[in-house]
Amino acid sequence: MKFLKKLRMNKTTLYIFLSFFLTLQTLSYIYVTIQENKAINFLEKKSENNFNEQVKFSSNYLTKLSQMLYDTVINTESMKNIMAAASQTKDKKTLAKLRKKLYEEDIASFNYMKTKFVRQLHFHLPGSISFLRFHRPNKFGDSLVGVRPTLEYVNEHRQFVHAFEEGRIFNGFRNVYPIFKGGSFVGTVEISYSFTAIQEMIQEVNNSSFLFLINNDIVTTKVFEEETNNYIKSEFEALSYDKKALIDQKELDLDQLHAINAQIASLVKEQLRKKESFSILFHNEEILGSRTLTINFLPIKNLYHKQVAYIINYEFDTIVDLVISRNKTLLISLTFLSLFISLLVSIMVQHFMHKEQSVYRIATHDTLTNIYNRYGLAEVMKQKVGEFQRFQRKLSVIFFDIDHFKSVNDTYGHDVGDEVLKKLTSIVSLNIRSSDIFARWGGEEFVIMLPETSLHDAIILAEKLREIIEEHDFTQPPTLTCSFGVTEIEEGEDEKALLKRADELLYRAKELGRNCVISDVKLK
Ligand code: GH3
Ligand code: MG
Ligand code: MG
Repeated sequence: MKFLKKLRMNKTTLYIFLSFFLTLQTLSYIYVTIQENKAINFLEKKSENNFNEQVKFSSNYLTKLSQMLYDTVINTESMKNIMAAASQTKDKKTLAKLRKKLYEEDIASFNYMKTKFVRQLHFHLPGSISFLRFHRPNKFGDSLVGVRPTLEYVNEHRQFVHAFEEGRIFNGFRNVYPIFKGGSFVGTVEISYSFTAIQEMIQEVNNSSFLFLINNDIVTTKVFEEETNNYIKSEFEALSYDKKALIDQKELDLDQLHAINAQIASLVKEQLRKKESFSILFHNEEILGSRTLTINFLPIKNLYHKQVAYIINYEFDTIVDLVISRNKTLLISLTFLSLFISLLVSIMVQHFMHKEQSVYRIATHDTLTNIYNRYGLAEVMKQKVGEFQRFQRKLSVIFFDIDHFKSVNDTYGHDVGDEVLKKLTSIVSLNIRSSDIFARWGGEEFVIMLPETSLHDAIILAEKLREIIEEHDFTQPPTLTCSFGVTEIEEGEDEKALLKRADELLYRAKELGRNCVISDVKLK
């Protein structure tokens, strides 16, 4: 209860409490937000790196598998002979025969490879001329110069190359091998896999979802007109979905993925323009409930390190949820701490203010009677006299002294004398206005300062007090009287001169027989 009583704040303490609390709360909020942003940035970066590594690992693994297939199934003596013969003739009939032979020889292998991860098996003659597409055996003879830089690279350098490359029909991660017969270069063969092969590999170890998008300008400039329906426009300005990769995923369905993309499209616009990898956190009650998604954007670059596609990966992240809920708890704890500190500070301030006030009260009040002492009166008077002089207001003073008080002490003892002083003080206090200033001048002498009071009214009050005191039964002594000197401030007069005059009038009252009121009026 005592504590609660202490909590009853005055206005100043309340302001101190509120400003302290608001400042601490703002600082806590800033701190928690900075910490949260730091943690989120770290998690985003970590997720981005993880995903980059997963893709890199899968891609390397698939390239190694392609190499194995090339070494064991494709790179046979018979294939080399066919390609050597084809590279040396322009005769369409001969070429058709050779093509048919190669097709019949390798179609079983291709069909098997397709069930694994391979999307394309494509033979070319030197000079990047398509010789046989196993995925489109009827489309051949076209020049791939300017379309397929990986081919041109192998033609020029006669060595294996691996790169992602957009194509006339499919895009893919291409592995192109040079074919040699008896030391001469007789053509090239490409074994490529699509993005879905990477996706399937990663999905074997986690439940994340994937989308594969290719730059719109690639679709319009590179893809055969009749094959452009392999792609559909996406929510992202410059990207189209690869239809083959647009399939329902493990945790999210296509509707959810489209809804998410519609929400984030404008948010990631700038980052996509930079063509770099990045990750963002996504939270949306409507689409995902309370869960948070990490969305990784990984640019896919071609042989010339130019971004041509993006993989977007969607993964639920429980650590992010944990960080967010931890920070919420931290903010709540800091709020309580701020509240506690603010309360403590305001209680301390209140306590010190109270202490200062009591020191001031002790210094300006009389301990016996609890009214102003001479010092307190001087303080108040200085202020009041200045004010009254400036505004030409009325100010009167009553100076009074107990008659024959010495005999009270002598007859009843000092303690009774003290009680008489207290009683007299309370009687006078009850009969003056709260705006009047009542002070013990010293011993049994008192001063009453009467603001806004004329000399006439002051005399009436003094008479009234004189009568009340005279008629009061103090028991010990049965009767007590006082003598009064009353005066009003004069222009240009200071408090000292005013009191001096009042004191002189009191002295006159004593001279004139005591128990009377003497003022300037009576003297004049
Ligand atoms: P007069 O009518 O001329 O004023 O006579 P008086 O006896 O009242 O005047 P005097 O100045 O001779 O005596 C004042 C007395 O008041 C002397 C002192 O012992 C007594 N007195 C002063 N202060 C106190 C006090 O705090 N308590 C008590 N009990 N007596 C006090
Ligand atoms: Mg006296
Ligand atoms: Mg006296």
